[in-house]
Amino acid sequence: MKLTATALVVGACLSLTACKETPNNVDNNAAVNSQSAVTPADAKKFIDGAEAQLLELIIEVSRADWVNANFITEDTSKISAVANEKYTNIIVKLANEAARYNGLDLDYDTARKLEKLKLALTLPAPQDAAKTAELSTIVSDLGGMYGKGKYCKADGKCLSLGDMSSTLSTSRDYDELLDVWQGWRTVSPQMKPLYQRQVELTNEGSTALGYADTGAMWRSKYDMPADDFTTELDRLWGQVKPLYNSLQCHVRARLGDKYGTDKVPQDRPIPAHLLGNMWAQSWGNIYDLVGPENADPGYDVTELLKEHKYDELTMVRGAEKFFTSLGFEPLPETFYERSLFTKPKDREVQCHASAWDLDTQDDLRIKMCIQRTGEEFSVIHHELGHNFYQRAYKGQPVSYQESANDGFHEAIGDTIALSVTPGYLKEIGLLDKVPDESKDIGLLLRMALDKVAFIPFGLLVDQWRWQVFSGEVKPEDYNKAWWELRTKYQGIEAPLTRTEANFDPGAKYHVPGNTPYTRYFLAHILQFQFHRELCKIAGNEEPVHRCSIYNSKKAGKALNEMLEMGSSRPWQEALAALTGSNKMDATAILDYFAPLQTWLDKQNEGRSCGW
Ligand code: X8Z
Ligand code: ZN
Repeated sequence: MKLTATALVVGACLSLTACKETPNNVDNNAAVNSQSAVTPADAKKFIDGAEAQLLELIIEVSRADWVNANFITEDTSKISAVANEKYTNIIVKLANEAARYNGLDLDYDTARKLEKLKLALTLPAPQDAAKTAELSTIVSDLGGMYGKGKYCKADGKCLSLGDMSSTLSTSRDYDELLDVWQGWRTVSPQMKPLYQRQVELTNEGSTALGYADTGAMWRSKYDMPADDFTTELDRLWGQVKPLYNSLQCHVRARLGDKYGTDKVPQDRPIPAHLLGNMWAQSWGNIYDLVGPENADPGYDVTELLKEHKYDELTMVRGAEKFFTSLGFEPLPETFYERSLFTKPKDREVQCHASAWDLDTQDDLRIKMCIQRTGEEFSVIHHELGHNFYQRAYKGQPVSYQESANDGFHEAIGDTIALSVTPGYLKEIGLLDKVPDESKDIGLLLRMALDKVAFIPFGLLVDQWRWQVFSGEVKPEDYNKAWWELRTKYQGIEAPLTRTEANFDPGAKYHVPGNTPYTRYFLAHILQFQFHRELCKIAGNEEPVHRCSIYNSKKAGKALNEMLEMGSSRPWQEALAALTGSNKMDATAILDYFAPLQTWLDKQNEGRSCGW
């Protein structure tokens, strides 16, 4: 099954994170009350049959989606829409049938698999052939609009997202940044009516399955009552918020020095185009503007890659080597034959990076328009984390061929990338000399600009979608609500007037792509928990931010044991299997950045923080 960031109507298929208990917002009584007629043995037979049917369908849909994402045309979009339509029709039917077994005394696996079946679709469709077809077409059209999106200027020259992202990361010219920032957002206004209709259709599908709306359904995938999950998110964000606010304050002050406090007022949110990233979601690219003067680590991975003549393939091989150093088997040759590593010149592709498992066995691939930067080197580790996870759980029944929860899938490659330390870079010959400890603040700041800065963004994307699905935010307020959340959580604001003629959420891949986003928030918490634990297992004695688990077979074995579980048990058990704790916990990230917090507090003395 694929695990991609691409359009997942199909979601990660059986990416069901079932609970033993029924989600609290599902009305069991609404199910067909024919329990007298069915037995636990019927339930088991039903789910076995469903699994066999799904396995076949998943492969068919994955192939159609792979071809479409690698070669976006009218025809491939149609082929993908038709495959997804068929898949959705069947799952919706099976999910509704699964409700027949509600209330029976079932064995653990049958109950868990039935629950996963009900939660399988990211966008459930109504039980109506015409509406399912309409929804599948919208999904495929939205994906295509994003993938083909370009900003064409008056002189006829068109820029791709990759081109504009490069400008955003390297330019320090306020107006040039503004131009590409608004330019990319010209791709999304035309998505709005489609998106609006998609919300109506999928909500109809979710309510038929017993959920209040599609957002409520998404929140039910975490082995706990949906409301408790929301409380968990608030708790985790509450833990990280003080560190984020300190970082935001420091960055705003330095941007004020660079661009002038008329452009970056010190009592207002930061203009969103100055943070080195198209969505202001990670800020590592402006390290040069905000870094400490006397503690700069003195190297930059982009430069090291260039000096050592790394190309796209060498970068992938390098990332793979990290995994094999932990004891994982090398990727199959077909991975190198079938993956896409560079942006083709002659066709439209969905460049947003994704990892795929085409046959639920060993046909692993990534699809990525790799740029030769340190940032992209991390993304390659991220993607391979998906592939090694997929391979680790392939022995599970198809219902459990997923991560413990979706945050785990997103966290594995990032956990490995946390081990890309100066010590590791020296070991693989990219760096001559490891900077001494006095340079740690620079390293930590650079990491925080990517990881800590991301966290509120990771949270708000689905806060927006959940409000949209529930109807709390209506189409006439889509954009306004988006920017309210951006300001509330991130302390940033649009650099230009925005209206409802704009549809800025649509300019972020996962919105037209229908990939839930809370997973990345969770991943940013979890990866520090995993890293802390794996470092202990590897016998690391250095501060955790200097630890690399490279070559540790012991750490690799412990990691693999968790990955192999797939989603066969509640995620709390998988977490406990590795860390000994069944709770997600942001103290790991706070501990990692503790020296930076002290440094930021000092920098921020005398500054007035907040927005
Ligand atoms: O979409 C991704 C991955 C693919 S699952 C490249 N990420 C999020 C994003 O780019 O917005 C990784 C971090 C957050
Ligand atoms: Zn990912």
